[in-house]
Amino acid sequence: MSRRLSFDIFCRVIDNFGDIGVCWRLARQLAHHHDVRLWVDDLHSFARIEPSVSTNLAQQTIGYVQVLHWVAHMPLPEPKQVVIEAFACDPPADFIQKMAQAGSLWINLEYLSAEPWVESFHALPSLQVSGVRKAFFFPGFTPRTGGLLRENGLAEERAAWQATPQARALLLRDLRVASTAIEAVNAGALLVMLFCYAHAPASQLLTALQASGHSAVVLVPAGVCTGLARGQHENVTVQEIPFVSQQGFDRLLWSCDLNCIRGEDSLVRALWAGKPLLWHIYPQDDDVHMIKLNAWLACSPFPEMAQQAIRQWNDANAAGFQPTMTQALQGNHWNTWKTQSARWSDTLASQPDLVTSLVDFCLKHTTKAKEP
Ligand code: TRH
Repeated sequence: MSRRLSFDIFCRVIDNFGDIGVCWRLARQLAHHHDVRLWVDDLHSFARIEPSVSTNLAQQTIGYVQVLHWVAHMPLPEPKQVVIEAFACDPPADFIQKMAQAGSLWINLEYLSAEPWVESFHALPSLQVSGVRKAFFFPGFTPRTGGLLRENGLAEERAAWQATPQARALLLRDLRVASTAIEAVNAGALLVMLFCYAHAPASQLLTALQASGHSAVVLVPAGVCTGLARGQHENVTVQEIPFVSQQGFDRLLWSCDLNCIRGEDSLVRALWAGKPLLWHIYPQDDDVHMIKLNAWLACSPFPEMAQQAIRQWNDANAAGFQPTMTQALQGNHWNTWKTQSARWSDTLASQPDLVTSLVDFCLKHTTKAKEP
C-alpha cells in the first residue's frame, strides 16, 4: 500500500456536465486510498449526475469525499499536499499564497486529447511567480500520457453486467422505458444511447437506422436533442429517459449496442463499454475540434466506414452522414466495427489508468511535503 496523500480538487463548471463529471470520477477514485476535498462552484449541475448531492449545503461528505461549495469570499482552509485544478480553473489567489507556504504541489489537469504533442507536454513542471511547484498533467490514449480515468475492477464489473441480460431489462424498466420497447430489445432490436449536442444530425441517424434494416430503441436523456420527436419512427422508437448517476450511466453504455456520446467523460466511458460509438466532440472556434477529432480517429482502429461516419456526424453540414451510417451499420462494416471497438477497449485498459499515473507522480514530488 503506497503512502497516503491529501488532495484538493478545484472544479469550475463552465457548461454542461463534463467538468464536474471528470472531477467527480477523479475524486471518488482517489478517495479509495487518499484524503480528498472537492471544491465545486455549481452544485446543481453536480446533483444531476450525483443524486446524493444537497444543493444548499456549504460542506458535505459524499462517500469518502469532502465536498465544498466553492463561492467567492469563503473562509479558506489550509491547502492539502496536492492541489489539482481541473482545466485551468484558477484556485483563489489567497489560497495559492497558502499553497506556497504549505509547500503544496499544484497540478493542472488538462483536457483530453489524442494529438501527438500531448506526449511531450505531459507532466512538464512550470515555476510559478508564487513559488509553488506546478505541473501540467495530460490525460491521453498512450502510455506516455497520463492515461484515462478507469476504476479498478471495471472490466470485471462490465463483464458481469453484460452476462446478465435481465439486469439490462430491469434497468430499462426502472428508467420507465415502455414495455414494448424493452420487449423489442429483448427480441434483438439495437439499443442506442443518444447523448450529443443539439446540432448533431440526429434525424439522419434515425433514417440510417431505419434504412439499415435493424429495429432500434434510441434512449435520449432528458434535455438532450429536444428537437427530435419522441415516440415511434417506423422501426425505430425514440425513448426519453431521466438523467442517472454516473454508475447508472456506465451500465446504460454497457447495455447499448451503439453509444452516441459527447464531450470528454462520456467518450471515455463509452470506450470502456467496448461498443461502436459516435463521438460528438465539443465544438470549438475555427474548427479546432476537428483537429482533435482527426487525431483521435488516427489512433483508433475503427474501420474506414465508421471513421467516415464519425467525421460526418461532426461535420457542420452533416454532409453524407446518413448513407455512410446506413452502410456502417450493416454486414461486415458493422461486425468489424463491433470487433475493433471491443479490442481497442481492451488495449486501452491494459495501459496504466490516470489515477495510478497521477498518484505515482504525486508520490515522487511530495516526499518533503507535510503529511495530511
Ligand atoms: O456534458 P458534456 O458535454 O460536458 C463537457 C463540458 O461541455 C465541458 O465544458 C467541455 O469542456 C467538455 O464537455 C469537453 O459531456 P461529458 O464530458 O461527456 O460529460 C457528461 C457527464 O455527465 C459524464 O460524466 C457522464 C455524466 N452523465 C451522467 O452521469 N448521467 C447521465 O444520465 C448522463 C446523460 C450523463
